[in-house]
Amino acid sequence: SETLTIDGFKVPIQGERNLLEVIRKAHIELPTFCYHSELSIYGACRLCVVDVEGRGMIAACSTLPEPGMRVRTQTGPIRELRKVNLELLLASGDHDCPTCGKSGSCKLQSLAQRLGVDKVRFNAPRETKPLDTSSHGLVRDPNKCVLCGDCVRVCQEIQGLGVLDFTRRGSQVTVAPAFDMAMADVECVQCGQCAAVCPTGAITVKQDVDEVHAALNDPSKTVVVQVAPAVRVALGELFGLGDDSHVMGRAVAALRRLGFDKVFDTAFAADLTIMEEGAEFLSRRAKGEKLPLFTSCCPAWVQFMEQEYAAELPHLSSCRSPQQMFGSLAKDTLPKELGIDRKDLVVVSIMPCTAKKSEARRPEFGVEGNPDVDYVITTQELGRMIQNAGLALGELEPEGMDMPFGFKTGGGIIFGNSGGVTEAVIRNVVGVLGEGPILEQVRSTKGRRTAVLDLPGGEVRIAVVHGLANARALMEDVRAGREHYDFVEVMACPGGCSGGAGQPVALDSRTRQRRADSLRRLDASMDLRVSKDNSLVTQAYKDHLGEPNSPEAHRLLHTHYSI
Ligand code: HC1
Ligand code: SF4
Repeated sequence: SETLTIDGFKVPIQGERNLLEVIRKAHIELPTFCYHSELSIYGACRLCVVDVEGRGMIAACSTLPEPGMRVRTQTGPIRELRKVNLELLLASGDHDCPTCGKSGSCKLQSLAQRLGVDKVRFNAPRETKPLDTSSHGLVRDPNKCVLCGDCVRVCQEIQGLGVLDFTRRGSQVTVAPAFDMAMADVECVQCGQCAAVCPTGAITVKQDVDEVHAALNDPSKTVVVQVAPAVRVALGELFGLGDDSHVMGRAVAALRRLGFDKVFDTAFAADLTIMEEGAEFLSRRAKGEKLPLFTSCCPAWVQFMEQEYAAELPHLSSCRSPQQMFGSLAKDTLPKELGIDRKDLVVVSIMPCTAKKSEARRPEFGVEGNPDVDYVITTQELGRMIQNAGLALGELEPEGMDMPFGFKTGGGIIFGNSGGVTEAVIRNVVGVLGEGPILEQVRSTKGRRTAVLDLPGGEVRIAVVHGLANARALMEDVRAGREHYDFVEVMACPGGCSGGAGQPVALDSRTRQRRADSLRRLDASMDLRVSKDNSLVTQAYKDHLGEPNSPEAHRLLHTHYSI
């Protein structure tokens, strides 16, 4: 095959889009800020410069690999240029590491370390720009922006929204929403993917840890916590426990030591969601009502629909998300059982997601101003709490969750993967676990995958999408009548919740795949894997809810959308 030479070693060219990817194949990780294999190529940061014989120093990300090229990646001038580039970036803003929310997962910080930057020669006075703390999930700090454009491209290309863009000229260039508006006032759905790709602390997850600590320290409060499915396959990354299948059990132990009174599982509520959403689907189908039915557990997607596809809102499932079903059921039943006042019960969620922070604050999810879910913290923030308390997560003996809401089936656990809700619905409706072609289609990582299910009463056409740009394309196909589906699952983040922006920062697709595989393994290890086999969900119907879609189930577990 055709080859080129990298630092004297021959490397084959096998259809790579650019030189950077050929160099990666030779196990050399060039420094980059603005290069992501899933986004368009921008070529702005100039950190990936290499020396190509006859052409001089050029950016590897925007150079086509050609047979016979002789490439050098580590000459003296290259090292000096990269260092100067980094120094200029460090001098251009407020990069005060110890106080930065991205410290520890900041690319600027790690590259400065890696490239041996030991001084910044260009310090110049600069004005401090105000932070944007207007939204529930994110903080934007323009003083830390290095103008790589990663957030602009992820919002445009992956989420199909284009909330952020470059504004102003010359030395005044910044990245901001249109007209410098606040993040809360633009069509941002709080998915947080901009924060996930931001290499510095210019966009970060808003921290709600102080409020949670205050509740834990308040003796008049009973504090219960729910842990989302996807958290358990990512938390360990912060403690070097990536593939430890006991991370959830260890996290339960840690949560109890942090002072939480009860530790419950959002996967319990996910099983409940399957009961409600399955019943809703079958009833709509039997009555010939609005199909496709769109899933409603992803709050970024719900907000996207409210903003962009209001006419299709009647297609959105009326089910609250598992997070909100949990909050509502917990606040309705636990105060009576524990003999306390509703206002003295505090419900905290641990979520992989930034949009869940705004979902919890939607006014319809509460009773007389008391929210069903009081605080939402992300996997990242839980990691910080555990580190802060000095708990050695890897050393803690795994503990079990509390009952009844700690009980779940594999159906609830796989919610954390794109395609998981669909797989859980299929299990529940068809009643069996299967392998085979349909599930293979549902489990692939394509932006949109479809499958046809043969059910009594006719076939059911299913679609699964992740990434809101893919959702928009699907909506346009449905609107124009080009495609017909009966059931559509949408998750805003690539990979679903396990790729959420509240998870530890990890941009490589390998980590995403590892998390997805871990969730599947956890599912396979469960005694029960079909949501309707969750006996404590059955008990909750007996004690509180009646039956799926009953008036009481509607009061506590469903919602309605208005624009
Ligand atoms: Fe999710 Fe869901 S799966 S939305 O991705 O339906 O956040 O994990 O908790 O609510 O269960 C997130 C994850 C999560 C809800 C459930
Ligand atoms: Fe765009 Fe999502 Fe960032 Fe909002 S949170 S600006 S929608 S990428």
